[in-house]
Amino acid sequence: MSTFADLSKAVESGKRKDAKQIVEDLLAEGTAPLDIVEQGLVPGMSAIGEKFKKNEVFVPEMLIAARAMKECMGILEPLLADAGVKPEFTAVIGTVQGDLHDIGKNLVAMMLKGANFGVVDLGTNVSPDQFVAAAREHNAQLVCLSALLTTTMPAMKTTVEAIRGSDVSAVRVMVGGAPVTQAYCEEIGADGYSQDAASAVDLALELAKS
Ligand code: B1M
Repeated sequence: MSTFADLSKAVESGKRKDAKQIVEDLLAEGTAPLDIVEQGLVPGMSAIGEKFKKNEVFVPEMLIAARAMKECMGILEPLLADAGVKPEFTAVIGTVQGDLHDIGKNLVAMMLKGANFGVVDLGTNVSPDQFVAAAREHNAQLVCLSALLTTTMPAMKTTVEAIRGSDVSAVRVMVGGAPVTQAYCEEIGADGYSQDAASAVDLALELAKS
């Protein structure tokens, strides 16, 4: 008999075939899809996230684990939708205008999905207006801005200004990316900064609940 612990371990070690088989087995045994997400997949992603924070694993291991999680979610999402189950929080994420780097942003998006956020990924080179429109359309609690270039950091500032001057001004804004700092976050009036994808999840949960 498959267990949630087996599933967490398979996700953490990026064994996607094993993870999918365990999800199928758990479903066949009558386990509720939401329990599989919350007690099997999410702890697996949290475990790899903790190791990433401590530099015990690196980006490739995170990507492989996230791919296993994503494939399992491919099986579960239709079932969750049929049951009317929606993630508690929604985050809009994108790389700011002028910036085409997306590897870190994708990692953050995957970790957020791993923590059971609904994630609306706008991709790269996203304008302030696009962030505002998506936050409104999806009724998001959180907008996540990524930038990898010093030259595109000012686009974070204009995006925060656009959000604050809009009808979605209360949405929480989280920033990150290699050149971004806590000081810059405070300077532009964003709500939070995190330096890596695993810490981003802790911060996202804190901001979404606040
Ligand atoms: Co570019 N690039 N690049 N590049 N590139 C850098 C960033 C650079 C540091 C390289 C260098 O000169 N040493 C430099 C920036 C210098 C600066 O601004 N100070 C640079 C440059 C100059 C450029 C171009 C201008 C080069 C040119 O054309 N002359 C050009 C710009 C294009 C554009 O965006 N308009 C360019 C292009 C590219 C490629 C397209 C070739 C490619 C991007 C491919 C892609 O993303 N799909 C690329 C790459 C790969 C890099 C490097 C090598 C790697 C970036 C990366 O993916 N890191 C980078 C040099 C380096 O970092 N060694 C470089 C891995 C990733 C997991 O880390 O994105 O930092 P990172 O994400 C981390 C954290 O920062 C954090 O979590 C992630 C995981 O822990 N994080 C968040 C990220 N977003 C977050 C959001 C959050 C929270 C945390 O909350 C919302």
